[in-house]
Amino acid sequence: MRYVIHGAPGSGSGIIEAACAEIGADYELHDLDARGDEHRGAAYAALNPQRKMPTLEVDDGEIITESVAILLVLDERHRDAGLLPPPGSKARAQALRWIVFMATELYPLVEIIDYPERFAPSPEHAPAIRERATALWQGRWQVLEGHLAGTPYAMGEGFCALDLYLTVLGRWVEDASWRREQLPRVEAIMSAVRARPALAPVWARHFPK
Ligand SMILES: N[C@@H](CCC(=O)N[C@@H](CS)C(=O)NCC(=O)O)C(=O)O
Repeated sequence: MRYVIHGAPGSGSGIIEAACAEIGADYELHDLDARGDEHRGAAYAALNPQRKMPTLEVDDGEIITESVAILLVLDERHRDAGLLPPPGSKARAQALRWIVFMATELYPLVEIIDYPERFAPSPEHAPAIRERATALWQGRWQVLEGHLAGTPYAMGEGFCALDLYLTVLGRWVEDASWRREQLPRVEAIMSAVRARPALAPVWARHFPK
């Protein structure tokens, strides 16, 4: 089974690329010109109706969107790779709990922070909307921080997709010194994930600095 990951460096497609690298999947990359808004065009909308990245395309033409759905499908289809703890386990329940927290409580705020004009009734409201979304973003990171007891990974010894999701979203915390001070557990997990050999090329591509 071969996959094509549609995305762009620095975007959420890094989560899926990292997952595929970790499980040893056969994949290729299709980078969109995100700065040129290629992902907003009709061609990409045929793959992802929300015009967002990532999209996973399977070699038989199957299309999967939504980062969490993609991770769950990869886990089901590559069960031996252990992308998530085993079905039915308490560890899986907690891993899913916090992945979904990030996907539903944190990730959507990125759109509001990056494109506040989409949510503003008129342009002058955009800065206040961005400011409010940034405050919510920081508060919700602190909620996550308060529930991460594991070391070196979020679930303890066992690395899983939760660590990948956290590491990519963690890079979007713009103020790195705030992150280091306020989110020491997040920071420690990000360091452990970045040290994983299979992921070195993925981080180099997505977060070169
Ligand atoms: N719910 C989606 C969110 C994906 C998303 O927001 N992706 C961002 C990149 S990190 C995007 O494509 N943004 C482009 C835009 O909003 O124009 C998922 O989890 O896959």
